[in-house]
Amino acid sequence: MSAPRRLANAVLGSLPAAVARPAYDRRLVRPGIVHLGVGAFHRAHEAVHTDDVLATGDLGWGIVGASLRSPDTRDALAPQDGLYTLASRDGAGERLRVIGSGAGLLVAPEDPQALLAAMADPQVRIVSLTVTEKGYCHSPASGELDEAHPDIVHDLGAPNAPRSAVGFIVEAIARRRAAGVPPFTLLSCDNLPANGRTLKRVVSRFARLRDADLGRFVADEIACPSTMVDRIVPATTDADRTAIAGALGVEDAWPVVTEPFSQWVVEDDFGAGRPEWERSGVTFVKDVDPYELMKLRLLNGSHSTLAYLGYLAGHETVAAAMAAPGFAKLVRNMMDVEVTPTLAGLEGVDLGAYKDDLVARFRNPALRHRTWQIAMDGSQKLPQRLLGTIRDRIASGAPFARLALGVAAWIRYACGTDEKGAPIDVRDPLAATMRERARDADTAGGLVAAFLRLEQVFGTDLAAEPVFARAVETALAGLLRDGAAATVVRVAAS
Ligand code: CS2
Repeated sequence: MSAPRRLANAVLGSLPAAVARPAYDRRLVRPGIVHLGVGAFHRAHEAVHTDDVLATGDLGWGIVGASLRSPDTRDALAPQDGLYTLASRDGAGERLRVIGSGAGLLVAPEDPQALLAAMADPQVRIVSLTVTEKGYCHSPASGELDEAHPDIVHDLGAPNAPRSAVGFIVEAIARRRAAGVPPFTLLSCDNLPANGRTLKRVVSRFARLRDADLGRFVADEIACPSTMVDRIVPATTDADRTAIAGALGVEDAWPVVTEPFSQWVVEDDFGAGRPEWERSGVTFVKDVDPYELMKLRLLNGSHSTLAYLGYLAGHETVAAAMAAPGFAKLVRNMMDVEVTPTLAGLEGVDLGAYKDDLVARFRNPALRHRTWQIAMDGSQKLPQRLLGTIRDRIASGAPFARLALGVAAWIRYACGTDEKGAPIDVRDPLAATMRERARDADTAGGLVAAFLRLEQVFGTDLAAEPVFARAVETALAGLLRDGAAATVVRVAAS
């Protein structure tokens, strides 16, 4: 039997007519972007908007994708000439499109010098990142570089062979500078507040720790526009692979499944030029912060709340939680009553319609977005998703029982045992610390006190705020007493 055919340049012409494919000659594409973190999110977002730009004939923006840890993406996509399928799905059906903007795949730990060489290439004018919150090696509460982080300690000791995104970026900047090559623009596409400024803060600090002059250069010369990125992209499953191979007529080792919706709001500050992403529906603005706050607090804050409560109540996916009693009402009330009053300065944005869309997107029956996936790395996510909103509510003397329930559900989840006594696979840089704290406390009050001492999550202000501790303790006591399903129904009705 011959091996099943695989997606590749050579088979593009024979794909079914309904499958969209690169509308340009891939052989003429030149690399213009190096992207750190070629996971599913990047491949459903920046890579797609860039594919649109390539199709306009501007072929100087191919993306060299780098994985900072595992070779999996390269191993899956290199035999496919970097091609993969994007499946966008909702209740109305599915659209398939093969994305061709990839212009090379690198695996940093295998060959750090190859990645540094790609980043130092004068043709490359943008280095973008989706390395997730923890990839910034910073304290989520303060936004400052964590100078004790093992990767940062390593990279300061061996700047020519870095491990962290921050280490690669600063070494590449230094090499370009030494070679007289103009700097690239740094483009963060992670869900962090003021992600450009956060990135700038950590790379400037790291550069200064290497050498004062390099620190000044990074602070003065490197453009780091902030961006708000939005597209829901669940992890690909084997069932997705099988279904997509069936529709394509060839195998695709790593397709990406997503929703039809995609949004990207970007500050227009690119010293070395940029793709005309506006031709692909990207919005360029002067100040992204209000959009970022809206998205982090409304979408991601709701998502995390749904993830912890949903997981504890036994729901595997967000859509399943949304269909269960109380969940949809709880998150909508949280958005309307507790989050919306903390948002300002969004001219021309219809927040009511935005929230209606969010509820519909969370309900999308065609996406199997696991609550467990969103629950990952809560210690890195909570500050910008729930805690900032809570700070604003406390400052204005307003109640925040639903947000406090989100925080309590995270604590309950991070204790590591579900409501039936089964272990939870808690994936979080602080997982071990949190498990220890949970072991030493057995009441809601004891647990809240133990978790509030996590300064990198709560800072020193919230830890010392009795109103906050009381609200979270009340919510956690309810969860421990009644379980998540009943608590959601009760709080939704309040
Ligand atoms: C999710 C996000 O996994 C998570 O934490 O909340 O990845 C979310 O799907 C995206 O931010 C949507 O734009």
